[in-house]
Amino acid sequence: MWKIGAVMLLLLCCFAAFAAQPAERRFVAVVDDDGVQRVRMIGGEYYFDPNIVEVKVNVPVELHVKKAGGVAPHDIVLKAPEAGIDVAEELDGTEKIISFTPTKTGSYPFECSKRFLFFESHKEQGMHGVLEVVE
Ligand SMILES: [Cu+2]
Repeated sequence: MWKIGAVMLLLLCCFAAFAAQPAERRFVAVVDDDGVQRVRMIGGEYYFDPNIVEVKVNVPVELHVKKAGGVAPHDIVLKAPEAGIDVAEELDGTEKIISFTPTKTGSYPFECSKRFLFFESHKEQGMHGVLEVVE
């Protein structure tokens, strides 16, 4: 009987680990004719798509982000003052445009800061990603 319990526990752990590590959805921004890198992003339960975003340093970025359907509230938070980035925006069904210019190369994590009561935070459930600022 304990063996079945152990197997169940193992499966549960695997599932939890899988859920917390969403598949990589990478987007490499291109610079538009007007010199702006535009990134379209969706935030949903519980993911960002894309979740790896590559942009060029010292080129303006416009993050066009909106919420997928569903009742849970979401936001996007990216604090990287060393790179001139300070983002904290509630998401809803209409596209929000967040503008900034990254001034330093590096990998900067972003996340949804929401949590419902005592449940795992959205970040813990996979709602996070990385902004990669490259040369
Ligand atoms: Cu969220």
